[in-house]
This record gives sequence, structure tokens and C-alpha cells, in this order.
Amino acid sequence: MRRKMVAGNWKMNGTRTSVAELIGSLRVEELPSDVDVVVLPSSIHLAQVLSDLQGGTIAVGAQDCSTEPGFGAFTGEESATQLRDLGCAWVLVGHSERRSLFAESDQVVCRKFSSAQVNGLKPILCVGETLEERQLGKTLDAVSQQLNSVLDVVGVDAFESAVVAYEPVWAIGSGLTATPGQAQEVHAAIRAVVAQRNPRIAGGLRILYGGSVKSENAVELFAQADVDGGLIGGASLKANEFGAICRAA
Ligand code: G2H
Repeated sequence: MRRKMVAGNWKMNGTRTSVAELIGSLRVEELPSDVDVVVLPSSIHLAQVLSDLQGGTIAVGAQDCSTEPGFGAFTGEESATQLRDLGCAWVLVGHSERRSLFAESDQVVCRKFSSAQVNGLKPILCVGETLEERQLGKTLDAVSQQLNSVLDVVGVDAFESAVVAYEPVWAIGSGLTATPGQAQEVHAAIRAVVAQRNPRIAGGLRILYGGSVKSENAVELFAQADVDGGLIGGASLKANEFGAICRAA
């Protein structure tokens, strides 16, 4: 039985004041004890959030990390080593906004995954098809290619502690959500890709759905056999809405 997980990707939002308010409200939300709840603030707010959530049940992660694993002359970068040292447990890699707006290739995503994994940060690998790929009937090809490009390099054992997030690009921040059936089809295909290499690891792999998840659509999405929770963007910025999504998991 896979433990459900809900992660809030705050993206480039918040000030010290609004982040403190959000954390304050989250701390009084009733969060289910059988769900792993994670928040992913901007890197500049990580220390504040880690300190405010210390001793609680909400884990903290980063939205990205450098391809470079340790230290060095890489201006503006933050390595997995540094994020782990700060206290982060998780890191997103390959979010579609990184892939499309910052030209991150599968190779770059793979190096970030590897960097995170070898330095004790658990990667949440994001995959998803564009609208064009879906319309051309290439959804499963696109998602498999993103997944295999990482699996080929890091090996399936690295997925023992990782999480995959399926986020159809056309559903991100658009208000459009994949139907529960569409999500289940892709989640099952992702699990099958991993199962070809190791059925046990595939069986334990958590696959989150992301893309305009709200409390109204979360119950049905999370009820799908291969949907193990969600990666939540916009709706994670409101504590009561995020709490309701966590309770739906
Ligand atoms: C997808 C998702 C969270 P939203 O980017 O990663 O954002 O829920 O706003 O579509």
C-alpha cells in the first residue's frame, strides 16, 4: 500500500510576511496523519519555512537544484548538498516551467535528479505532455521518453526513494484539469515503464498528479488506482484549500 503524498509548489510567490501568514494558517489546518504533506517555497524563504515548521509533520523541499552536486563557482545556483544541509528533504526536478521557460533538457533534468539523489534529497521528477503532443496522440510516448531518459542514466534503483509527478503541460495553471480517467491512464503507463525494469520498485513508486488540482476535483483524482496524491500549485497558496486537498488524499 503506497502512502499518499500532497506537495504544495508555491512557485515564485510570497513575501516574508505572507509566507509567515501562510505557515501560521497551515499549522492550524487539520492535516491527515496518513498523508505525507510537503511544501516547496521559493529558495529565499526556505530557511524561514524550515524554522517555522520545525518539529511539525509538514516536510519542506526546494523547487529546483543545481546540476552541480557540491560547491564551486556557479553563481546563482544552489546545490543539493546545500539544500540538504539547510534541512530540505525534497526537491522538484524537471517541472514543466523549468523545461519550457528555462530550456531544461532531459539531460539537465537527469543531472539534477542524480545530484539530488546522491546527496540525500528525494527528487520529485515532473513529466508531462504538451497540448500538441496530446492532440497528436503522443502523450504516452512523450512521458515515457522523459522518464526513460532519467532511468537510463540513474538506474531504476534510484527511484526507490523518488516520486514522479505527472503534470500535463496544458493543465498547469490553466484551470483545465485532466479527467480522472486521463490521469489514471498516464499514471498506469508511468508505472508500467518502471515495472519493465523492476516491478517491485514500480509497485512502491508514488506518482502524483499535478495541474489545476483544487479541493473540488481532488477526491476523484486521488481515488484513481495509480494516483498517489498531488502536486498543487495555485491552490497551495491558500491554507484552507491546501488543507482540504490534503484531507482528500
Ligand atoms: C503545476 C501545478 C503545480 P497548478 O505546475 O506544480 O500548478 O496547480 O497551479 O496548475
